Amino acid sequence: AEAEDGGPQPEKHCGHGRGGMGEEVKRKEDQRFITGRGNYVDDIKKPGMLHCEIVRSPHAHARIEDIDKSRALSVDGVVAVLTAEDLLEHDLATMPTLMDDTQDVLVNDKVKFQSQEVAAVIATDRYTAKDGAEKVVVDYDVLDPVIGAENALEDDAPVIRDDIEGKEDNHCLDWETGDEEATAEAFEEADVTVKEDMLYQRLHPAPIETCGAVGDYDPGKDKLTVHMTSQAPHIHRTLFAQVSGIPEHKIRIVSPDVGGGFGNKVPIYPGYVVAAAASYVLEEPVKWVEERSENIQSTGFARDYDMTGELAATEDGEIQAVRTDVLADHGAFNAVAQPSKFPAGFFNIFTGSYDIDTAYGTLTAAYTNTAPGGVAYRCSFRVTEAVYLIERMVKVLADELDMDPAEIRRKNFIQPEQFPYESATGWNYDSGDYEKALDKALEMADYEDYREEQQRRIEEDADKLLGIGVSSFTEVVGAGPGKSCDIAGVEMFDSAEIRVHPTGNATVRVGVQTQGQGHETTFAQIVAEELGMDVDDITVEHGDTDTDPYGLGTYGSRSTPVAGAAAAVASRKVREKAKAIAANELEAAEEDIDWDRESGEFHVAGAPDRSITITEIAAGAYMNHPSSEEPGLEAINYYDPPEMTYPFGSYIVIVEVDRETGEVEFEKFVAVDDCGNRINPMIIEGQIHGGLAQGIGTAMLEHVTFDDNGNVTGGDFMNYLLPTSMEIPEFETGHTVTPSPHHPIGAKGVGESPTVGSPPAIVNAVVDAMSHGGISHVEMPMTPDTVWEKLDEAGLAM
Ligand code: MCN
Ligand code: CUM
Repeated sequence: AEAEDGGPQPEKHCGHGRGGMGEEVKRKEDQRFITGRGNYVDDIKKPGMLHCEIVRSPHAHARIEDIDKSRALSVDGVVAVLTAEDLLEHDLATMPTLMDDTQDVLVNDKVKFQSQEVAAVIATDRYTAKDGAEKVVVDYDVLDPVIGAENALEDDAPVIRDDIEGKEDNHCLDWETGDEEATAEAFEEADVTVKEDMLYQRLHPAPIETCGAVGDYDPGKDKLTVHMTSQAPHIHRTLFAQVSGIPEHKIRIVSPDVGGGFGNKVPIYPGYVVAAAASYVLEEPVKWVEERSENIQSTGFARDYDMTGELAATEDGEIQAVRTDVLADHGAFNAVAQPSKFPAGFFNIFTGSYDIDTAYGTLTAAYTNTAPGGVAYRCSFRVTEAVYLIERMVKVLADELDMDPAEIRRKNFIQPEQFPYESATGWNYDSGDYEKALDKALEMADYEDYREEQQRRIEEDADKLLGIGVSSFTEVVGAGPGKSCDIAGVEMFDSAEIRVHPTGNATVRVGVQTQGQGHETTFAQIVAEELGMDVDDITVEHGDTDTDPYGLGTYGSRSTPVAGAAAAVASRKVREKAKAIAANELEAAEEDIDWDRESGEFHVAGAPDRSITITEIAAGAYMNHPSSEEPGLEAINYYDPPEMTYPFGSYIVIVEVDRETGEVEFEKFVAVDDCGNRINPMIIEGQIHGGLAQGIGTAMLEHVTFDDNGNVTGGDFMNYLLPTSMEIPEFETGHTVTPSPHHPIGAKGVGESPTVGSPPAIVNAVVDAMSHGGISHVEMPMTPDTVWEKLDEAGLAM
């Protein structure tokens, strides 16, 4: 079921017309979004609601000598001014990060990054709160800032974390993976070795909706409700309970419509805690919503990995070993958002799609006077960095050996029959067919023709060079399993609960929290498929800890692999019970009842006309239930995945590089993805388009920059450049389907693949345009001036 242009087509052979698996069901949630009826945190209005504005430090590193609240308090409408001292009284001055570091909610003693939270002004409206914030007088003793991980690790660097007992340097953590000795040996004996330094620059997820919260303490019920922009409401409730001492059942986290998360809304931020604490103390609802610059300057950034990559290979391009060393900037606190046991996330998947025997990686992380992070941005926990490393290095090796970058990949791919495949660093890949995806992409891209065109332009000394970039990435998504993956000790399972009502429709509640991915549609499709119901008869709810089953939230493309599996398993539990009811209704033995996926009906074996629909069964469950069964028709499943899933893809990017200006234009952009069995091709297409746009932002535009004083010079949309429709080319997408063997419906995640896979393809393309001039790398973001300098270096500039 493939369109001629390779784009998605309704996969009518499944779904059976009821909106099940594979059908392009229009997104249910869009009805409210496109009619302006979405309900975001900032839409929440409560009687008597107060507003919070945070006073932030203009300095990156400074001791606070004094805070004078008096002028702020004299502003008409200002209700309270909170500082660390006030929070200390309630034991709320600090909060744990997801990596078990301790971060100030409001600065207690020393400011550690520009825009850090110093005080909070609570007032009757937002404008007054802002006026008040301007009148809080803070006396700072400015210290020398430490910017850049390399500077931070110098012997004489000022110590940022003197709050940690005995801490005398800015070293944050060390990490290693693989076999050092065997790798060193492979490098010594190899025919060919290549080495390249590359920075995966600091990015920010920059969701269009910034972070915010409405704390709403009800003294009558002694219950604290926090409406907040959360990608993980349940774990946030648990953390709130642990930090505040308020019993968990007295806390309700509601994550309403969320306007993009991209990993930014996984951590807990001081603003959430302040809004909740202020509401608890003042016994009135308190709203806090960030501005754009506050979001970029103070909440979790992504990447900031300064990497060295090395490959060892035979003369004919067989890769024997990979080695890498990383210097990571973690900012002022260790607040990376990754499963606890993975301080470098899943970076050790850096052997990628290739069958490489030996690998070794090391990483050192440093504290700097910059906002804490190392979170996310469509990253699958640092897989983005790993994929960038290996996909860039394969291109470097191909150039060194004068081999075609597609050929060298083909030569080294893990073969379909090798799955399940255990990598040199211990990952268990579930399934893959990398060559198939690459071949499809090559064909869609007219690869050979463009290679000829590229050569022609070189020979004719054309003004615009052509570059062709390839990336054949492997993703790893769907954390757990719980035994290896946890957040703050809570195992990374997920959940779904299905309630079929007497009139034959159903409510499904899931433990994950959509931020735009279309869960209200796709989870309904899974249940529709598995129960033979119509997708319109199913409502999906999420984002309310009072009603939803416990789950670990949406990030790392884990919703489909984990909660999606739970939805399928819960549906099958309902189906089992439905069989007993069907037997009762049809006056047959239970073992004689069959379910027919095509019609969605239950019937007596060998007698297809004696059949019954799920709607009739629902009625039976409540109005005529068999004595052997409890009344009702419900099921819940908590799913702990046996393994992660490994989606993959091949992207081919063709660019024109202007030798006069260094400008890069996309000539063709081909993306072939494989996320196993597909629930909704249209939603997948949307995910791919969005993620590719973010990959282009990464490669071409985005960078959170600082000056030597620690001022954030890339901390707003004037300076932190997001791609717009003007920078985005037409994408040509295609897919292959390699189901996950261990997932109940064979699906893998897809939400991050395009952002993980595209930056190296784009950089490889730009490098490819100049490789005949000896260029082996161009740093991101590849702004025209960066590219022009490389052209100049290669003697190709005009
Ligand atoms: N899907 C499908 N068939 C598959 C796999 C996925 O139809 N085989 C559908 C899913 O049902 C879901 C969507 O594609 O509707 C994404 O699914 P999945 O890959 O499981 O990812 P998650 O739902 O867990 O979303 C998280 C992922 C991440 S980590 C980031 S970051 C990101 C992304 O999704 N943030 C987003 N995509 C985003 N899209 C929007 N609009 N907003 C964000 O903040
Ligand atoms: Cu890695 S960004 Mo997403 O995991 O929310």
